[in-house]
Amino acid sequence: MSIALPPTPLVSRVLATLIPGPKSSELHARKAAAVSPGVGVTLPIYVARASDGIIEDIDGNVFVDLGSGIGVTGVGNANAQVVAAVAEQAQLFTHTAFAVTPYESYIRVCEMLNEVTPGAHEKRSALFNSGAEAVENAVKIARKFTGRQAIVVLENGYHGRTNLTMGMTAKSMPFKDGFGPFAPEIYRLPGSYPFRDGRTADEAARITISRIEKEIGGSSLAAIVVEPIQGEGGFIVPAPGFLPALAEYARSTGALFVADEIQSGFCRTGDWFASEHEGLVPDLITTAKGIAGGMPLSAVTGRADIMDSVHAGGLGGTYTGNPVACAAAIAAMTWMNQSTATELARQIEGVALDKLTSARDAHEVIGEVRGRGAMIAMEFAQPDSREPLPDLTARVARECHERGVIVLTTGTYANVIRLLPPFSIPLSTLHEGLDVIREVIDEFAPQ
Ligand code: PLZ
Repeated sequence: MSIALPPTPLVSRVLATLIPGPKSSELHARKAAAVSPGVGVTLPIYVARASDGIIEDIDGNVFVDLGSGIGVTGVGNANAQVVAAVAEQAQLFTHTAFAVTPYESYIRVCEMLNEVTPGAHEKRSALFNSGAEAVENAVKIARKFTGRQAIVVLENGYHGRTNLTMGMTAKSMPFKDGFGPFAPEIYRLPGSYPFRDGRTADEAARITISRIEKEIGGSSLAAIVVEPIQGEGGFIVPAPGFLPALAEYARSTGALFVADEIQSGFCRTGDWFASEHEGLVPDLITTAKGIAGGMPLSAVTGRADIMDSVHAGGLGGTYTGNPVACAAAIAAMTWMNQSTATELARQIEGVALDKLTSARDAHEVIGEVRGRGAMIAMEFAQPDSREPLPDLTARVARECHERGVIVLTTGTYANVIRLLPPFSIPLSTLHEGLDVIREVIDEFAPQ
């Protein structure tokens, strides 16, 4: 399967065939025969190469990528510094198991995480492979430290696909349907979704806290686990003040406040972590996705006294903190520092909010444009009833794909288009992608 690739990275779309092209369609037939259909595919164009906001497929089509592989390749795809670090480490050794014979890069990643996460207090970190695994371990640690069991999560939350994290995830289809029973002592309570609940931060927090008091009892609460901006739930930005109120309540009962920053972390929202926007200092923080430029790695970082409460050998796994992934993480975090990725994300916010807000002004079915940094979304709903419009949303996404722009849908009601561009996307490429989205909306959305 060799195709002639141009020598320099492309910065704009090329539509060489209908989407998907013939070679991708051929592979997709092979996929149907060989891969479990449980493994879905949003856009069946098979990838040949990718760079900064660009994905080239095996048919010679070039896409503007506003998804970054679900918010992972913030530093750009195949970021040169990440590639060099991966290659260098892979030549030295690919795996030894840190728990058997350790290596320095694992420690360096933990030092960097302890440094960049919110709060100047003493911290420790532990590394894992996937986001779900990090969340599972944060729950283990919170239970061990507090000696309590109850975990509170929020409506519209997403925390993963393993058994424990499915139980923590709100949405049934496709994540949970038929996969139960789920783990006990997980309580899902109302959060803050200003566009739909119309509540102030105080009202929303009062409801959540009162439900904890009545249904769980503060003294049984081990942790409240929240996404500072809910990702799979629809890029829901809670009313300012809601999360600090929950954090304060958690602490008042001796429970932990855990921020799941797996989607919102690593400069995505224009700060290193979304928690910083409201001055939140989580007791534990889970990270993954953007941490290592596309290599699988995740982490739990938290207060030293909490992390130190776990017995030796209580945390781990064969591959956790793989040396190649650690090398990639060091390179990715270094790039984020050197390139002031937070500034790049804020610049993306300026451009994206401007364009999407003007689309909203022209189309009443865009109920809300929201988000921060390079984590921006628009929610499609009937103007008066706010009835979600998932079909229109899917149509807009599909048309964008066919015109060479990769956008992702999200939301409990599947009525949100989300943008997670890499920080390294050239501004002209970003404009091009946003202009296509606008063109599609003008064509398919009613006024
Ligand atoms: N917590 C906040 O966003 C992963 C899931 C995509 P893993 N979100 C993308 C899909 O369809 O599986 C996510 C997240 C938050 C936890 C996770 C889980 O991270 O690395 O996918 O396990």
